[in-house]
This record gives sequence, C-alpha cells and structure tokens, in this order.
Amino acid sequence: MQKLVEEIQKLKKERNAVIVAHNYQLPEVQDIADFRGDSLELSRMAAKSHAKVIVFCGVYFMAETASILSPDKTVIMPDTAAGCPLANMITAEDLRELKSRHPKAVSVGYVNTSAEVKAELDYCCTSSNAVKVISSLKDAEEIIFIPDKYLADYASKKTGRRLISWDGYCPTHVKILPEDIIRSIRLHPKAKVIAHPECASEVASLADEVLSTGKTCEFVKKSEAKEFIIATEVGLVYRLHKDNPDKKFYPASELAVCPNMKRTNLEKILWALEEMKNEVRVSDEIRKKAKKSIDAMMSIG
Ligand code: CIZ
Repeated sequence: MQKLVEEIQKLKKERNAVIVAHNYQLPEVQDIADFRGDSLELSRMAAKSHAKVIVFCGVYFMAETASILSPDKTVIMPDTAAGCPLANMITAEDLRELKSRHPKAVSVGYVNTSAEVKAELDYCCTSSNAVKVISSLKDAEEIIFIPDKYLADYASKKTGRRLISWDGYCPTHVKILPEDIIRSIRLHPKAKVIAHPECASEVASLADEVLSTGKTCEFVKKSEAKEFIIATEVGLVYRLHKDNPDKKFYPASELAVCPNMKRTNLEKILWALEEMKNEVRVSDEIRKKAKKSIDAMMSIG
C-alpha cells in the first residue's frame, strides 16, 4: 500500500491536484486526502485551493457541486459510477411538475440532488443548515422540500412549517432501525446518541442530537462525553476515532454501509490521476442556474 500512496502523492504534485474525501469514504482514502468533510465543505475548500485538478472521492452529485463552484478547475472522480440513490430519486422534470402544482411555493432542495435539479431550485441546503434555510422563509406561503422525506420531517418539526415533501430517502440510512438504537443504548448506557437527519424519523426521535457529519465532528470534539453511538454511514466512525483518540464510538448498525461511497479506493485514485479521464463537468447553462440556489443558501449564512 505504501508504494501506491507514494505514486499517488507524486502524480498529485505533477498534476497540481488536490484530493478531497467525504466523511463516508474508506479509511485509506480519508488518509490520503488533503481535505475530509461533508460535500459542501469539500467543494468550498477545493475551490479555495490553488490546485488545477480536484480529485473528488465521494458520489456523483458531490463532484458536480465541486464543478459548479470551480468551473475553471478540472474535477475528476476515481469512479464515476459512484452515484447517490437518494439524489437519483428526483429528476428535474419531476421537480418542474411538482412546482407547477404549487406555483406559489418556494422550492428548497437538499444538496443530495443532481446539478439539473439544483438548477430548478430557489434554495439549496445541507443537512447542517436545512432548518436555518426554512426558518428564514418567513414570507413563503408554501415550501417545497426535496428529495429526502426524513430530513423534511425533521426540519418541519424543528421549524413548525408544513413542507411539501418528496418520497425520497437514503437506502443506507434507513437500514438503521429503532431497535439498533435501543440495543446500543442498553450496551452503552453512558453514550450520547447522535443520528443523521437522513435516518428514519423513529430513529431520529431516539437520539440526543440530530446532526450532519460535519456538525457531528464539531459536537464530539467539544462534548464532555466520552462515548458516542453514531447513527449514520459507518465511514464517519473512522474519522471520529482518528480526531478523538481518547473517546469511544459505536456504530448504531454495521449494516449502514453505502456501497457507492465504498467504490473509491487507492488504485482508482491513481488510475484517475494517470488517465485524467473521469471528468465531471456541469454545462455552463446548468451551472449558472444551479449556483444561484447555492448562493441563495450561502446568503442566509
Ligand atoms: O452534505 C453531505 O456531505 C451529506 C450528504 C451528508 C453529511 O451530513 O455530510
């Protein structure tokens, strides 16, 4: 593995590339990355870097978001077949149809959407700021929220706003069941339970905190607690261990493994850098529209 790592490092320099890895990536992929984080954090860090090439270790919509924020850089993916089933649950056509049925509604979409869907949205949001974005829409008569029905339910409960939601969900997060949380609490009674808002509502309601991956990292670092039950994709546990060696982390379910996130490995990173073939580029027309929804989110803070 050391040789592979050295070859990647060498080629990364030659290509003037930056490697970014989502919090759900394999440990060795997280280790080789220049930045680890959630999708928007990574796209923003990559945009700020002086690199000409962004190697995005994550899923397709994340590389598209990087391309939207860095049109002058070349974004490549080690495996372009790494899609996001949740993002694929709604198309731009579906959203246009939904908007036509609610012409007065403001449309808000989770970052887990294709660039084409983002181009149809008024606001993009992440799992960290969905509640903030919805709270800011005081004058909106109606709010469409796509595609994750569980994030919609969580944000609706937090803000007291009724949301017109979509029947989308993350097939990995729904594998975490309420009985997993109950069993984990029985085994680790002192642990704090942190659930991702993509978890089913019955799971989220059993958690002490409902947080995105980025906010989970922040919370754990500051917390006085020493043990945590983590209800999200298992990859985050590796990062939490690494950043907090004095604390203990228990995945709520070993079944919460995203097969798409695990498609990326060191060999594919090396091949992508060698061949420079797997480029993800969003057309100018879609990029400009999609960026408006991201900028609208940023303007909320
Ligand atoms: O924004 C991301 O990266 C996703 C999809 C989840 C999270 O909480 O990091």
